[in-house]
Amino acid sequence: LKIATLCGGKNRMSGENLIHQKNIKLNMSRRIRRTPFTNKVEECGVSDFTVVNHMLLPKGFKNSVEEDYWHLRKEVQVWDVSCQRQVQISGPDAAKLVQKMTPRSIKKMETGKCFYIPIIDETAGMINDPVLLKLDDDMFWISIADSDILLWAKGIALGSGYNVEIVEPDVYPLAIQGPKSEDLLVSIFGEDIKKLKFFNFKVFDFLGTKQIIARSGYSKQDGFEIYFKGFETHFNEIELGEKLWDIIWDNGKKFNISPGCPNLIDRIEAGLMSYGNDFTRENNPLECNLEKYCKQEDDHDFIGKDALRKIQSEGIKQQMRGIIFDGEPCKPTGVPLPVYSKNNKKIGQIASGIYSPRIKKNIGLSMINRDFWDLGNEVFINTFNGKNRKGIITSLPFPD
Ligand code: THG
Repeated sequence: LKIATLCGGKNRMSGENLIHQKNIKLNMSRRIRRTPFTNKVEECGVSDFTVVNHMLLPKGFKNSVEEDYWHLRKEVQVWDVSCQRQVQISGPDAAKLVQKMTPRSIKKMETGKCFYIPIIDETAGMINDPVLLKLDDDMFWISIADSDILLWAKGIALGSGYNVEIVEPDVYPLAIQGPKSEDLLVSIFGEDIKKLKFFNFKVFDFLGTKQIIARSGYSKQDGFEIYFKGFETHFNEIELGEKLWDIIWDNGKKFNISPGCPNLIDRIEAGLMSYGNDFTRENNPLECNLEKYCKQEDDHDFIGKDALRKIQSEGIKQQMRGIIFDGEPCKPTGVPLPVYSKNNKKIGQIASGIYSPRIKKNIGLSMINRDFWDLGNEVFINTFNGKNRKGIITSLPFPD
């Protein structure tokens, strides 16, 4: 048996393997980093974690995903999304380096703005889809999804001889999400919270420390992200973080606050993609519906430009779509569900899928082969019990 046949070249885990998946615990160690809020999250009864950017991300608490979904749409939740690590790029060539990393132009970006940006490699393959924050003309944070952008940035800076400093600062985003998030944060940080527009940030005082708060978050609901920074001169990071959590919690009681985490139902309905799950380096930004951040008139130089322009002129073979499908309520997908056409051709795979209690059908995100991607097309989803379920292609975000 050759090693090559064992490994394939890609991850070939398929649905059948899931049958053998048991409830085995993750072995914790220093490599799987805790956050300043992990103690609090544990006190709140966290039931599951995943690992993103080598850091714990809570995945569930006492309530079901459905209960959390309804709660998120009505009330307010606090999420430990510290795993959205910041790659801080500063120095005289900071803007040059950031611009080299993305097809989206940052020429007109002002301090205090957040930009959603694709980061691509030389083949125009997606490396990450972070939120970029401009802190100053020579200082940026890249708030990353799950891949090691710090190393990529350092490699580019070294190879290009850029005069920059690249570090991962002690910043741990805490998201406050849901329709009551504004009232909750006003009660803590004051009326200026109301002036924050979507994808803008401002600096707020917290116990004598300065904290960045943005109107943003990985949900379809209104919400904010506190880019919590530990200040060792005042307290240690964990103490100050726990104080922040406690103040949010105590003020949140009158708003019916709950501990939470990115909600799979809400995220899929919103069409918010997850790097490494819904798309990888094998996908280009056009396939990921990110063409609006790849404008041809943005003529700056960036890695992957030639490859991207070629793809733009030749067209793409697949694109991200929503799928609504029949059958009994689907549990969160642990491994992708293959999607087939009427004549049994594999045309995609649902990496994120679950039952939506609002749409009253299963929903999923999938790249779909271009011959089949038109809205309303009929497809078939192969689930683990071997049954084919009928599905239909929809636009993203899912209809309200
Ligand atoms: N917040 C922060 N960092 C993050 C995420 C986040 N890093 C990782 C991951 N999430 C990055 N992915 C996304 C995907 C979508 C959005 C944000 C982060 C998003 N998009 C809006 C939309 O598509 O409607 C707005 C885009 C825009 O107007 O530019 O919010 O959640 N800090």
